[in-house]
Amino acid sequence: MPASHSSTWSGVIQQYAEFLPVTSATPIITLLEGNTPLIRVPSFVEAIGGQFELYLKYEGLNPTCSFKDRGMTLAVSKAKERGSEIVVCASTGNTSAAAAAYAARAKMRCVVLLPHGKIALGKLAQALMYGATTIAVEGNFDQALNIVRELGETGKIEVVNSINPFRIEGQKTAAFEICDALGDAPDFHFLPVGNAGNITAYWKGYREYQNAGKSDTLPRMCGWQAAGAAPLVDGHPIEHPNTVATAIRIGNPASWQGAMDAVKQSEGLIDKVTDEEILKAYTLLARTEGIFVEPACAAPLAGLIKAVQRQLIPEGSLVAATMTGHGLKDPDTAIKTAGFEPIVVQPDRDAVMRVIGL
Ligand code: AN7
Repeated sequence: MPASHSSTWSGVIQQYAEFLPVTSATPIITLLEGNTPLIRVPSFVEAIGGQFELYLKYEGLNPTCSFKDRGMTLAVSKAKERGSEIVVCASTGNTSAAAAAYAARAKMRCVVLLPHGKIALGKLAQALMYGATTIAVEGNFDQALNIVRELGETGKIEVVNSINPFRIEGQKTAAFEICDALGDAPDFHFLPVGNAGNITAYWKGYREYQNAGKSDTLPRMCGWQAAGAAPLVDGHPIEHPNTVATAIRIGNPASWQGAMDAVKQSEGLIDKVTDEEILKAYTLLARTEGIFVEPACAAPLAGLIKAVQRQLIPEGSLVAATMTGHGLKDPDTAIKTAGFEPIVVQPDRDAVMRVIGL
């Protein structure tokens, strides 16, 4: 059965309870996440010279504007069920936004550790507005996550990074939604890879749906990292990761093995793209389709451009790509990348006509 797209949508836990570790005793903390659009983007495909069908899973339309809400609804619900009072995470920004929002909803305290100065502005605004205790660590995400692991060992505080298995469980619902919308799994699934939780979650979701008889096929999982933060591609942790796509500025992914298993078992690939390629694809998507995503999402789009050049995608293939976060998360990068600025004029009709060229 296709997922309900009516006003009765009640969030991913209600929708997919039979696939999730919940019982009638689980308090469901939801902001009605999920049920995001799967948008066909023929103009983008044409612009990159592809001959396949591409659908974008637009996760920027979740309640906190990223895919993280899917895992967070479950992680926070389970923390609430256990009686925890505080949740903590390290984050490049989206996990912290989701944790802060769901904790507020659950009447729990939230503590977030962010790499100082390396968080997109929208994400920082979210942590502050939702009222999280916001700690800027003078180090990178990997160092912050190490501290969070130690905090978790005290037993006093619930870690809601994707080392918490409930996060992966919730995130796999995106694969279910794609199968429900398309009637089966796509041939290829492209997505950005940072801490590698999402690629692990999608692969789990696709396999579980197939096992349950809800879909027949499995996609090839194609993960894309930023060249300056590509430990999975380079084969070793990166001590000083760097990329304009700050969401995936991660040097030692927690779900390293999950990502490599997904790629190997699905006969997919893991590869990298440069910041220049990322920004080019980021702008191209906005201008050809009117879809504004954050820079990390452009890694798999730049990957698609490479895949077309390498003739990796047979004509007529069905390809899905996850657009993990909304473009407004990172207004600074957008304004810097757009390539022009507003044209200032006097409040005068003729002045406006001149700018338009009429
Ligand atoms: C927009 O928020 O790790 O490979 O702390 O925000 O599952 O880590 C964000 C990751 C892709 C990578 N796209 O997903 C965090 C964090 C966006 C993201 C990823 C992230 P994973």
